[in-house]
Amino acid sequence: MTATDTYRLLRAFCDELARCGLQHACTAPGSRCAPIVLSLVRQPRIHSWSHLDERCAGFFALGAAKCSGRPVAVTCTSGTAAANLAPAVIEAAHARVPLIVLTADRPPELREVGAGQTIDQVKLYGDAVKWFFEVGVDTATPETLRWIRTLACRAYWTAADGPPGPVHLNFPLREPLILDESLPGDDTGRDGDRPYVTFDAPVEEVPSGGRHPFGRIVIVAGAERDRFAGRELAGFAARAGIPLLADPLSGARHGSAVIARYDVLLRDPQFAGAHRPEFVIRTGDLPTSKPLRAWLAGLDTAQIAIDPDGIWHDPAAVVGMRVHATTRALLDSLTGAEVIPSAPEWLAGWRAADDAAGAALARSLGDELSEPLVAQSLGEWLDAGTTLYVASSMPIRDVELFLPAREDGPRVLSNRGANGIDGTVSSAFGAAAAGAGPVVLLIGDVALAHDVGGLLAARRLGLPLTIVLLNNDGGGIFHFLPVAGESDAFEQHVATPHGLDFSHAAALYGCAFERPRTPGELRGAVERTTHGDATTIIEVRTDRVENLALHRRAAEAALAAIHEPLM
Ligand SMILES: Cc1ncc(C[n+]2csc(CCOP(=O)(O)OP(=O)(O)O)c2C)c(N)n1
Ligand SMILES: [Mg+2]
Repeated sequence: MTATDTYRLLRAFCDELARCGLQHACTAPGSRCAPIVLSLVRQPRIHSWSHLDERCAGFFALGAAKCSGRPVAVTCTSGTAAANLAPAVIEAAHARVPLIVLTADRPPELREVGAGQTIDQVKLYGDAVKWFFEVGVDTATPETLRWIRTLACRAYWTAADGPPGPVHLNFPLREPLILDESLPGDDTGRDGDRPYVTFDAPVEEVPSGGRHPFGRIVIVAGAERDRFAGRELAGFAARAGIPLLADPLSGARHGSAVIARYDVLLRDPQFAGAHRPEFVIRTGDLPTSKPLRAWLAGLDTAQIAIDPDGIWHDPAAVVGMRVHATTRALLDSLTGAEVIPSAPEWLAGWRAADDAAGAALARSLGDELSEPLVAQSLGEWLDAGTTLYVASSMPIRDVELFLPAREDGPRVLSNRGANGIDGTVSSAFGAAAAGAGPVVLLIGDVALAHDVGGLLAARRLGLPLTIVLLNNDGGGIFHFLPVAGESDAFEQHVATPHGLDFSHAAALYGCAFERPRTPGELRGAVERTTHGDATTIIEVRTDRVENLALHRRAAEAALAAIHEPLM
């Protein structure tokens, strides 16, 4: 077995990934992984994005795959490098994002004998991956070349097929790791650039039989990976007069039936009680909103969950029917069918409350820069060609409550599989790399500090990103939780103020930095930078305690307003 064997096999493997449709790969440096890295880089149809830090590489790949809906490969060297991909692999598993992880490893004779940079990489990510495969150390023959082509196809289609998710191939690589001769040609691929193995997903059956929902229906739409299904769902709800409680991640916050302020409406026991539906149809992942989750948990009505992969998301154990289908298939089955919403008052009651709450929320925010005002304003300013990548913690919650319904609003993405604050900067850059159009990242200061190394993508990879940083010097979310009362340790160990001056981070990583003081200045900065070619951090300074008080005032105002039309 020579370096030529290694490189011939890896060239066939990468060629096959490209034939299947792989467009992006992330590399991280090392000696052992050099054959994989070089083979990816030399495959002209794959855009290889170089990273220093494997954790960033993993999350960048995740963002690119989430944005494009296609598998993205990520490779790294042996040892703890591979372990640094674990957070992104776990997020990909939970969020159903297709990743192809290619780790380099020592060959068998160098394992468990004290060789450097060697850890046990077999099944390193446990159950988080859909498929693990230990690749052998082979010579390149027509048979092994054909086999490795099928291996690439299997990796690609396994990652892509429902539910999408990460796969892990561990490649033992024997020295020499660098070629000293040119590679002979390879004619083991199929003619016409076809993949060695094509893959047909099962033809989607439109669910049939059973009773169609009727009467007082609500639709709860959560994060959806089909980026156009949400709009169709919104159109259907509007035609059928069904209130549509749409998380921004569903892509369905449009149309005359959308109820955007469910998070605050359902905090009101009177409203929640008076608006109990007879049927709930749930599509996508469960939204973040606690009041919505609690309301769904307390309903004794029929709840139907639609999921393209048949995944059981139901922490409260209240779903009584599962439909294994995509949202579009559901819509096909319902269109033209007897969907009989109750009297028009059903939607009208929700509509009036939602409008009243929305107006009250907006009024209570006034025109001073604040965290919720930024979330609301980005929803108003960004256009449909823009992607708003939202970090976990308060940004995703503020977007859920304050992002207005709009026909031509931005696409909203977030890492909500495992709700981590890690890797968010890298994921947003990954989305930008995968052609998301202009990307705006809305992120808190702790999350930015956590993935500050992700900023390197701005200069090294030449990717533009507008980062709207909500800097409240710590984890503002914890002020909303009972732990805020533990005054001996709260500030230092839970809120974790850091006093970082992010203008220095911007300077270190070659990003522009702005600190607007008014909504007008913020708007100017966002509009200038989203169509530019540089990365800018736009910092909005806020105060955690004031932020809590503002949220409380806004919710009180909204709840007071919804009682006016009811009275
Ligand atoms: C990787 C990871 N570590 C810790 C947490 C717990 N956590 C949730 S929110 C949060 C604070 C986030 O602070 P920041 O990004 O500033 O947002 P803010 O709460 O101020 O809106 C932390 C540490 C997490 N979700 N993920
Ligand atoms: Mg913060």
